[in-house]
Amino acid sequence: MTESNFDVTVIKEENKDEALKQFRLHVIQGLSRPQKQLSSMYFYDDVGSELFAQIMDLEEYYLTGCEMEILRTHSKAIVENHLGDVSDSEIINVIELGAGDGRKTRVFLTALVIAGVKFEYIPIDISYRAMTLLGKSLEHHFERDALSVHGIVAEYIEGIRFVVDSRPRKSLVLFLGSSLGNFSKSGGVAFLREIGSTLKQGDLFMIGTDLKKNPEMTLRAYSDSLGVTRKFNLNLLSRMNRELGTTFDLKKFKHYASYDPMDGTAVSYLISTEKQTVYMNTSGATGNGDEPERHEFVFEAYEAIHTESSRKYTVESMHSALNSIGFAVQETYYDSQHWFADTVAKVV
Ligand code: AVI
Repeated sequence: MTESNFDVTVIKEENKDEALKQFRLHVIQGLSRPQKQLSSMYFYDDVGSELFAQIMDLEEYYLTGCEMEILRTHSKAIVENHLGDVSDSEIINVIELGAGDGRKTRVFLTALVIAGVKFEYIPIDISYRAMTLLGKSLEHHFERDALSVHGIVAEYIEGIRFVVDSRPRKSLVLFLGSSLGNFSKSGGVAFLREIGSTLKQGDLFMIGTDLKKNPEMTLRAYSDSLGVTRKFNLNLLSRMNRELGTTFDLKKFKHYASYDPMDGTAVSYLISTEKQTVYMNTSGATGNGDEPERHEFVFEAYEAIHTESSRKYTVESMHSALNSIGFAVQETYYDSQHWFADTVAKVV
């Protein structure tokens, strides 16, 4: 792929200072609550993104392998069944939310190329760096001129809005990897609703969801034997030490994952193994002079910080959620074990 086939539009450039300020505020608020919590969105600095790539390679983290199998086995059928009516002269938008390193997308894009569908691939990500890494990875895997890529650096919804306005064509939005599971229940539904109302009637949406299964298996996916998920979770503390000057001693915290089969949610925590106080220097951080010199976060022995929820679904619950908020479910595709599902829905 040549440089000219990979363009990037920056709609909302990540403002480093503002992002750091938000991170600091989030930590102060999250660690001052009676039940401490931090958002899993802060996992993904460079170290965390690399650790997540390692998690995706783990046998115990079955999600990636299952979705890979679905895409390898069914991409041809997905293209024929849902894009078969696209005329030869029509170009479509293939929009992807959070493509990561693009390993799964490549399989689907290859199927589109083989089927002769004319499309522009439009990944959306808030990180410019993630976008350029994705571009490089696609460069390795596709012949020059086989693929036209236009990355959008933006929040997801504003990115979709930009694409719909600037490229009034049929769109297919991909939201793979069960990323919806990291939203709160109501936040996830609101997000899907917003996607539906931003797209046009007849546009398509494909969403990956991890399914409820043997609870022990789900639990192992978040508590792997090599300890990669442990490192991934603990990196949140290292990141705070690096970026916010906190004094977390990683030896005094442990990763703990649990799974609630009733609710269908895997939950990850960082547990303080002893009573301790962690400090964060804030002098000069905001520049307004009315903040204390430093914040203190007191941890009781075995007190937990909630760091992530990963929701699991039944296919029926996914279908009824989509059908109730402006989509019509077309078809669901499964891996051979029925552990994971990719559902295609149309905007009505
Ligand atoms: C990105 N997300 C869907 C992953 C998940 O399964 O919730 C993140 C992850 N956390 C621990 N392992 C993987």
